[in-house]
Amino acid sequence: MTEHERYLFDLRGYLVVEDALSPDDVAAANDALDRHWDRVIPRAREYSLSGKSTALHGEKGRLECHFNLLSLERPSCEPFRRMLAHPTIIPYLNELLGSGFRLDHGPGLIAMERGCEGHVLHGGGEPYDPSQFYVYKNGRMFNGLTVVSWQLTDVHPGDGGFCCIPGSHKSNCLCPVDIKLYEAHRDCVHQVAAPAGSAVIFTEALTHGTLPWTGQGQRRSILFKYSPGFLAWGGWSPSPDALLNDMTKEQRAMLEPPYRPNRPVVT
Ligand SMILES: O=C(O)CCC(=O)C(=O)O
Repeated sequence: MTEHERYLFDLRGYLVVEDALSPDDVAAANDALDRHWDRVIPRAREYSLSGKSTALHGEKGRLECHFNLLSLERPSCEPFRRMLAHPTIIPYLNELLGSGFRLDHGPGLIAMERGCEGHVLHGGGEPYDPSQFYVYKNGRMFNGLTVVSWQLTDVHPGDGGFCCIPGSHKSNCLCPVDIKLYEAHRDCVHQVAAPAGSAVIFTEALTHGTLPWTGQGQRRSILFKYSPGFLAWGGWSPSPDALLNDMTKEQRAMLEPPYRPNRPVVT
C-alpha cells in the first residue's frame, strides 16, 4: 500500500483501488454472469434488507445468486477464481489482515436495478466485535473480516449502492438507529462511486450498508470476504477435491481452514 492508501484506509475504513481488473477481466466476469443469469434471483421480500426504513425501501429486493461462482464450469469460473487471489489485491490484504489471510466466505453477487431496495447500515467500531474489528497497534493496522468488492459496472455519484460512514470503524459510540436507517444526519453517510474494474476494500468494522439503486444500468458487485488466517467469522467447510485440484496454489491457500501456525503465505 502506498503512504496515501495507508493514510486513507486508516482514516476512512475503506479504499477504492481503480483499474484492479482489466477491461477483459470485467467483460469475462459479466459474460459469465450473463450465461447464468436465469439463476440470479431477487431476494425474497420476507428477507428484505431495508428493515423499517422508508428511505431505504425499494419495490424489489436486490438480485443474488445462490450458487458457487468458483465452481462454475470453465470458462465461467475463471474470472472469479482470478479475483480470489488476485495479484493486485494480495499486497493490500497482507498489510490489512496479516500474512496467511484466508477467504472467510463468498464470493457473493450483489446486483441491483432501478427500484432495488437498500440495506440498513450495520457494523461500526462500537460495540467492539473481535471477529470484525479495526485496531492500529505497533505501527500497523489490524483488521478482522475485510471485504473486497469488485465492481463489474460503473457506479457514479448519486447512483446508490454501497455506502458507509467514513471513520466509523474507529467510533466509540453506538450508531443511533435513525442514522442506520438513513433517516437522520444523512450528511455523514457517503455513497462510494467507483468505475467498473475497481476493487472497493473495506473493513466490516466500518458502519456500511446500501442505498437504493437509482443508476441507469445495473449494479454488479462481486464480494469476497477475508479474515486473518486464525479467525473465522462465517465458519469453514471443506471444498471438494475436484475444485481444489483444479486451482492454483495461491487460490487453494485462500480456502485453507482457520488455524495459526505454518500457514501458506501468498505474496
Ligand atoms: O455492497 C453493498 O451494497 C453492501 C455490502 C454489505 O453490506 C456487506 O458486505 O456487509
